[in-house]
Amino acid sequence: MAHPGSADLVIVANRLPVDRVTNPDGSSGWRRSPGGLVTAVEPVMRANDGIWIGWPGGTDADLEPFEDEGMKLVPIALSADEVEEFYEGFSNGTLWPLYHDVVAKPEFHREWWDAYVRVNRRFAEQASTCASENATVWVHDYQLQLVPQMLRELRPDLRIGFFLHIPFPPAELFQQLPWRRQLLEGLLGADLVGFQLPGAAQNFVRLVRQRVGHKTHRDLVYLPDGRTVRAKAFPISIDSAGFEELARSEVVERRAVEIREALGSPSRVFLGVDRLDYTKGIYARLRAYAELVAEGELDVDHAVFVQVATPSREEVEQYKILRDEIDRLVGRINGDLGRIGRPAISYLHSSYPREEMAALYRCADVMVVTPYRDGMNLVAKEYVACRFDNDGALVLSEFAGAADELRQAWLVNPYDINGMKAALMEASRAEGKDVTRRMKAMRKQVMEHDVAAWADSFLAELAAVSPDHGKTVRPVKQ
Ligand code: ADQ
Repeated sequence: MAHPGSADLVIVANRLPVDRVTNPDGSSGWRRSPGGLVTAVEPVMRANDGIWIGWPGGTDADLEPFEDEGMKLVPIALSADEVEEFYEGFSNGTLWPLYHDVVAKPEFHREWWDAYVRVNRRFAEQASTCASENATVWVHDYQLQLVPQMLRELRPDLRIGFFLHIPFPPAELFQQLPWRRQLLEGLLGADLVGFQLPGAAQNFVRLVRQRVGHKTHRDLVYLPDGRTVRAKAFPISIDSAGFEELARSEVVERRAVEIREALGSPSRVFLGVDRLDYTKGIYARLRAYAELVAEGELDVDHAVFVQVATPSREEVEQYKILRDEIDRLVGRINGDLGRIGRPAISYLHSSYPREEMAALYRCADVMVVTPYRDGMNLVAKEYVACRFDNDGALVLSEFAGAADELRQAWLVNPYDINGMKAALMEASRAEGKDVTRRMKAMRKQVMEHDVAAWADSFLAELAAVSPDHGKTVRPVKQ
């Protein structure tokens, strides 16, 4: 080993936890991107003086490592071609649809794969330079599945964990991938491979047995070199107490009242909040709602559906098509069914600060989360955390990871439009007692299993699977 770096904990994720912003005076700076992963990992980073390696977005050549609010960040540069082939191409045009039940058709291109290998190597090399001897490296998500193996070759002293935020598909689908074996071997470089659900971990172990030929027993894989790899579920969560506190604040409470008034004080507010993504089932959900209005089950004078859909991955063709389709659908629905000042659907593309999100959740009588497939879905958990009054109904797809924990939601099959219509009506007409009973049970789950507990349990398990590596990461909840 050449010159080990200084960090005892290294986080490796596709994106850095900050976005480049241009200030009014033309200078540029960084703004914290408030994702769940950042919230989860930041306290562990601080407790262990960690380093975060990731792409800052854009195509700036070679940015120097820097500190932002006490977090040490190491940017990885991508060229314009790599953004197209590694990020938009292999990550979001091949892996994303393949891992989400082939909801859209994955594209397989050899140049995309070559770029994926090249960029994964760059991340692995950077991690190998930053990590101290016997350090812990935690690699995140589908864009970086080759990093564990590449890093282990460079630094066998490290303890390496990997967590996949999206679903891991059944063998029948994964099999399509021309580079299936390389990806499995890439992941096997880790000591612990974490998934959202037990079923995903089982899919992985089964594929390793079938495709790579290693011996396995329950959640363990035995490698010929004597190492063992554990594959296990760690359902991710949110900063539950933080969301509840925000929801209880006066600002949010006031804003929730204001939003309701601005909507014309309807008696029922339905809400959808998603990244604009074809896996989220936005189109079918809005169609189901529109049919209820057209059939007279709901009335635009008394009910409104607020759909917040933040555009994402806008350079990818399928996302452009989806955006146009939903724009057209909303236009048609409101044109056919709305009245002056009373649209059936209030449709917004904005990205909001956490306070506004909490106010929307406070305002929603029925929260509608209907993905065709979703690793977890944090929106569902955020809604529950904000309903400290034990009020509010959640309509949730069976195919979201969150459905495993939030069993008391109105569970729906998002492919079944009539089933969704029935669930929307049941949730909106449910008796107060029933709504409270369900929400109480869901709140217990979400408040007791927060994101700090998630990070701690992953890191504790990682330390347990590879005890021969020295340093242990300090937990968040002491
Ligand atoms: P996503 O597919 O992005 O995450 P999700 O889990 O719902 O999906 O997280 C979205 C996050 O973005 C939430 O925290 C939400 O509050 C926020 N958000 C959404 N719309 C917003 C808006 N308009 N303004 C501001 N914030 C907004 C991936 C996987 C999921 C998995 C997570 C975490 O696809 O299945 O739950 O990672 O592992």
